[in-house]
Amino acid sequence: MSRVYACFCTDIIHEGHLNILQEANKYGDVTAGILSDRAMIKYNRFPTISMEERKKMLEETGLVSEVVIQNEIMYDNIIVQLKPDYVIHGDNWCSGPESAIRENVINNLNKYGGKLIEVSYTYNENVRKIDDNMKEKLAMPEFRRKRLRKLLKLCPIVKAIEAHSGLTGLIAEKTVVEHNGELNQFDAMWLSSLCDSTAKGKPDIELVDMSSRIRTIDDIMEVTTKPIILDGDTGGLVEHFVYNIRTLERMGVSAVIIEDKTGLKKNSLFGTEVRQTQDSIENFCAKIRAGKNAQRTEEFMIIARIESLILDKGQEDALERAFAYVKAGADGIMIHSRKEEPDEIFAFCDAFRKRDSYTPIVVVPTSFNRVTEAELGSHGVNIVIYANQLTRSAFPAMQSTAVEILKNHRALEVDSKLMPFKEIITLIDDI
Ligand code: SPV
Ligand code: MG
Repeated sequence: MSRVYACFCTDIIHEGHLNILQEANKYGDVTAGILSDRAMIKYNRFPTISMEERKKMLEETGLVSEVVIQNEIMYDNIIVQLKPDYVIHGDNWCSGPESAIRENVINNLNKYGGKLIEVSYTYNENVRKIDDNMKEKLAMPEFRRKRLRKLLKLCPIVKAIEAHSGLTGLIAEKTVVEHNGELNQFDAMWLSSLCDSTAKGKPDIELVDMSSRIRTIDDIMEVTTKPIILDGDTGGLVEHFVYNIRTLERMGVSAVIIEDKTGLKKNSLFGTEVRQTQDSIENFCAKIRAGKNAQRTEEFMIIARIESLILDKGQEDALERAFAYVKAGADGIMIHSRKEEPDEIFAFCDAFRKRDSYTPIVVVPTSFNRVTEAELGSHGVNIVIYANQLTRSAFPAMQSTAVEILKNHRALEVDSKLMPFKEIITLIDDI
């Protein structure tokens, strides 16, 4: 009897999936695959149920002989393992990044004469509703909040990109690329104080207050599902910080990063060019402890950001602070640098990891941007934040458009450089 293979990347079986399985049964004995959690994440589908539950869900259809786990998005290994006569899939993967998976399947099947069967994908009101319900579940605070901790367990490196509005949130949420046979996307969003302030035309000096930051978070949350790491500046007064922790938790924010500075905060990228004062270890530990005591859920994270390297205080000071902050209850450490080479970051991470193999390390490679995620990972880094690149690309593009319109007294000359509105609105979901 012929062997048919169909892989599923879903938490819910709907009539479209059943249709594929019924079709598959016409060709032979059906083995279904479920994507592992790690692979599902790369596909932009964050699992809401466990792998065991997904396996059971497919077994219960009564339409498969066996369910196996597919550990990678690409089919190379699973096809070697199963040697199916047929692979069956919906025809919804013919365009976009998923077409790379289709190509991979065809290439692997061609090696021994296996065949690909494509079933026309079921798009109806019911299927759309199920998809929408899933997205809404992922956006709920109780789900979104814990997603960062889950990601830290699943991914070698959690990649976050800056978002400061609904639109930038959508870019962070939906950008998926195929490159060198892999699908890639951002895992989380960084709500940068610098970019949130810049978007409002204000300096990054804690002038944009928490009420306004919360408004931005809410705009982003309305249209996304990915976890949010908030740049909490200095955390402000301890008496205010504890209230803000509860608010952020309630909203579904996953983590806040607070930096060990005091007084009028200036952006770290100015380094010692401007007057900046580091807080004492004692005071900052008290702030961390107060925050952890105020926290009401297990999942929320308070991450302590160390400014010693920014302020030229040296490695020893950075490490002393790191261990003290972890002892005070910090769920992670962010080490920052404004050097162009990552050497001082590597030195810090290596020394920290000698004594602490568990606490997540966060870095923001804005100045040391030659370094790759894999290199950072090899020094024990867990979260990489691309903190301001969206703002820095949008600002000059908008400014040059304004200049061209002024020069030409019309918009014709700039039009070819602009994205058609029809394309922009493909980002935006209907309800
Ligand atoms: C931010 O993005 O606001 C940050 C990171 O705090 S940095 O600008 O590098 O200080
Ligand atoms: Mg900031």
